[in-house]
Amino acid sequence: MSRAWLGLGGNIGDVPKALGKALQSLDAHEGIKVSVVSSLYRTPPWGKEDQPWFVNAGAEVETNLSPEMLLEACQQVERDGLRERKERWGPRTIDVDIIAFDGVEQIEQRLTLPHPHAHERPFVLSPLAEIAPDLPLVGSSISELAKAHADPRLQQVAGGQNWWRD
Ligand code: A4P
Ligand code: MG
Repeated sequence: MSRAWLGLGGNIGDVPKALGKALQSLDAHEGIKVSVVSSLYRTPPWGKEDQPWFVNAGAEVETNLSPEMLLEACQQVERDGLRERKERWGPRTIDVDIIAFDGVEQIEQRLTLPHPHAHERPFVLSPLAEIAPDLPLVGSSISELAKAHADPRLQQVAGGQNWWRD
């Protein structure tokens, strides 16, 4: 079994519902167990700022899948969530990225690990700092990176870490 960390988000429609459904579907996959999920956060759009705020969360999974097969499963739940992909960094119903996968470092167009932008994105770092503070990423721990890139506009949504289980 390997551990992997996911970043989830969206900014169209009922995002908490879509993210909860995505996590339930991943957990129902025979090769994936969702072990811990962060709280939900409301986050200002990063990269392309003239779009609605996002709702983001982070999750830790245990899996016997390869990184590529895990990505395939994540993209399947994106498709099930009727994600519309129109423009880079633009609005989306749901986006599931692999932030890191136990011990794997690779730069490939299909799958780069760790995720090439994760270490500078408050909307990825703050949720993961809650559930994986010591996880190393580009030479620092998630909690250190989250402090360095803290964005005071991020709002942690009340409701704890079990919001996705219905
Ligand atoms: N890919 C390569 N590495 C990975 C990885 N580690 N995880 C490839 C997931 N996918 C990876 O991504 C395009 C291709 O990247 C995939 O087919 C996969 O093979 P995509 O998610 O399909 O396309 P995209 O999302 O339109 O583009 P991009 O550049 O991936 O956008 P991001 O990085 O996902 O950023 N602001 C806030 N506050 N919250 C957000 O959630 N999200 C984005 C999207 C921008 N701003 C945001 C948020
Ligand atoms: Mg993406």
